[in-house]
Amino acid sequence: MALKGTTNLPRPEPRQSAPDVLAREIVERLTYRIGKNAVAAKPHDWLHAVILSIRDRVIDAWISSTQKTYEEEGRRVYYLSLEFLIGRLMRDAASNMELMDDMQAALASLGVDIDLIAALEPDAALGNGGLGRLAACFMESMATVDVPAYGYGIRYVNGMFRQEMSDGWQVELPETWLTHGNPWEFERREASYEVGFGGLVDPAEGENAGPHQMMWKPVERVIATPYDTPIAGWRGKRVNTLRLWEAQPIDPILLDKFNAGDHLGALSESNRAEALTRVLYPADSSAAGQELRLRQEYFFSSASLQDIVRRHLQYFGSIQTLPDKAAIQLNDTHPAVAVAELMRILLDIHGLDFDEAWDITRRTFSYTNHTLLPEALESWPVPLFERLLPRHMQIVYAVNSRLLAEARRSGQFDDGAISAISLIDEGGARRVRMGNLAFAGSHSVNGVSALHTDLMKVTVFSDLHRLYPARINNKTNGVTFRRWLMQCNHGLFELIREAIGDAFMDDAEALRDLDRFADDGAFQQRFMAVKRANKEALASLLRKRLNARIDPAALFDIQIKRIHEYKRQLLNIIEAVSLYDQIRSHPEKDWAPRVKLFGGKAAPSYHNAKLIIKLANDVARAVNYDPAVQGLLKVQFVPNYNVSMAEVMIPAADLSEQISTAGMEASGTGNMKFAVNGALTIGTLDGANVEMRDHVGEENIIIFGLTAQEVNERRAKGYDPREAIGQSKELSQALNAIASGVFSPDDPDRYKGLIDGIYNSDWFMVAADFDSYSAAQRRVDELWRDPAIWARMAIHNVARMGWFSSDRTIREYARDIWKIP
Ligand code: 4GP
Repeated sequence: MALKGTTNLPRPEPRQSAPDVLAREIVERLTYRIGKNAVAAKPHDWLHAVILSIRDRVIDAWISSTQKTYEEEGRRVYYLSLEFLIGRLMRDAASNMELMDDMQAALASLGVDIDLIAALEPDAALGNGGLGRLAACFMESMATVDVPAYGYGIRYVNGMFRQEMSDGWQVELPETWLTHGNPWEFERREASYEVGFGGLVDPAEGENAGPHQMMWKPVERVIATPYDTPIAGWRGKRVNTLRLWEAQPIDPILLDKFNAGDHLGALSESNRAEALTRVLYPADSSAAGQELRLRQEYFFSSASLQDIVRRHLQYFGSIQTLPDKAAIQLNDTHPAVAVAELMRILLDIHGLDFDEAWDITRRTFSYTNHTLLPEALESWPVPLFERLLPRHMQIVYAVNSRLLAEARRSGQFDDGAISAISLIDEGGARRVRMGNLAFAGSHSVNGVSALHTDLMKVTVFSDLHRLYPARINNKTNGVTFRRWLMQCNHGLFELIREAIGDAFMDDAEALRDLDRFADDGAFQQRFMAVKRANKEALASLLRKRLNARIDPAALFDIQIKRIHEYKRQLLNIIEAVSLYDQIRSHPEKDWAPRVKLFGGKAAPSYHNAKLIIKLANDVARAVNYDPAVQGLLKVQFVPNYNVSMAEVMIPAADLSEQISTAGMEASGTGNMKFAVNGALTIGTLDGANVEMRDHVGEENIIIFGLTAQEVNERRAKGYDPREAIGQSKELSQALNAIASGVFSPDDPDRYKGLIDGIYNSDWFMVAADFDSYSAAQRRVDELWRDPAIWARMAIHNVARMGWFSSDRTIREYARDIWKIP
């Protein structure tokens, strides 16, 4: 029914988009879809009506993209990710569909302020940080560069928690992004699947059953129902689908229990099913650990694979051709169980022989690693894995015995290396290593910056890399310039356009043309005027929201990202304390006025990260109200940092803090967003900072600190932080002040443990890098004092960041990994 005879069906006329047509349509939506009279409509109703009008135009392109994909019969990409940090969609879609000007005019004619209603759209926070935001940039870029792709993930009812401050401490509250409904999504009940857990495994029955064929009889089953969101590429070229799964019970209520008077029991199964997709685990670069997390991972992997296989069979008939038509990218290890799930489908449902199934699996999957932090490499206790997924456990064992046999046959591994390659960690209580499973089950394993990829080869995957030397490759991250330049920084966008024309809108590397304006005094002034306007906008937002007063003339120094010890917000705060001290001792000096802004969430169970937030707030209170500082230094922690906040803060930044301990930040993507918006970077040679330095030129970035290799050598030699502290008067004074309660008079010992950690081990090398960081900051002050030099450096940054577009990254994935022309 789907395809035959469709030629005779009436086709709706594609939508026009002149302002008067749009205005009429919006009112019509308001009336007939929302049921409100325009006079009585509330801002939320207008938002809804506007989105519906934009959505109609997206749908036209969506249907034709889908049609085209079917006709071309090419390979499709399936991006499996437990996180999609998409943020607001209205501006993104309107701008990509080139509707923005007409929409603005239409709304103006109706007397509706587009900015006002745009601010009401909830920020879809279905992710923690970098990994989830990368997935969102990739979805937009895949549509832009015309890669047929589906994103698969979970429709969390409550995404990332909302962060509030209570006396300077982080408090986590549920985010309710679905309260007003979600006009972007389409529920597709007809494409639901069952997902099972637990139970028993029996040999398959019947005379045709293969030797590896088994029958899994789960005890618990839930329904996975998809919700589809169309994702439009730039200029509406292609619209792809983001398919997010929701868990539902098979029976909404157990009537026998209810009738017997057990009203809560009657709902228990239903609650258990729904709990599966209720919350996103707020863990970033750290293990989420609990059973519910493994259930989430299997739930969405299984539903996605069933969907992929079903679609493949429907259009291409034979399961054997799956790798030719489907490229499944595993976004970190979170969906790694999909490797075992595909094996199960191939062995138990399609009756394939083991070697053939393994060959198909490996040719279908590829895996991206996002962190080398050992605590973030997922592994699951064998007893838990076995209880929840008994058949998958058997498959893991079977794959493992072949893997280890192959390694032994190669003759190049001793026992230590063999146990590092194993899918089972035998040191202590046995665990299933998801990173090794993803590696073994994929034909490509990629890192996200050149340095990270190199380190991967000699650290976490060194032995697997020796066994499969062609598998690891690098794909340096990128960001979508539509959202992170054109939409969030309209002033800069218009200025660039006026200077160099439109080419950069389709090819970010054309920004290079801006280089010739770097020394142009008139252009510099206009460039800095745009920055100033963005800073004023941020200042007024912070005043409104936090009653904070910051001076837009000061240098805006911003560190926004998840709070993590390796990202070293602590280094930044200690430096602020030291600066504070110096300003007070030498008020006569020509200090460059600074505003230090922090934003980011801490994992709720991460004690030190939460303490660092409290410290930022304590230091802010002391510094901001000290008349001796005369406004030369302000510190402000901005609560509930999210995508929408980033869209305001990044364009307003003068200085971008990218100061992780070298070797620990896989790539960073915030670093890229800042630079393309004309902030200078102060950073270590870590992650993609290294490649940014190569692109913008070392004279246009402020690099400090130990390199990854030096960090390693210092640790190997037995690093003694006390020695570094002893050599730095500024550092020891700042540490003493914090440890002795200068900033926490209400609880003088509050930071004693945190500072003791620096004295006693300092794993993150705060002490080792402090002097170099502090010197780099004084260099920043000097640069800031010369507006022409500063502007020149900033313009070079914008001009030379085009390579960091996620379009380039996606083209590389398409060419090297997915083999899509
Ligand atoms: C992040 C990395 O920490 C960051 O360096 C990288 O840019 C980003 O992935 C995208 O590749 N990792 C995570 C995580 O967000 O949860 O491990």
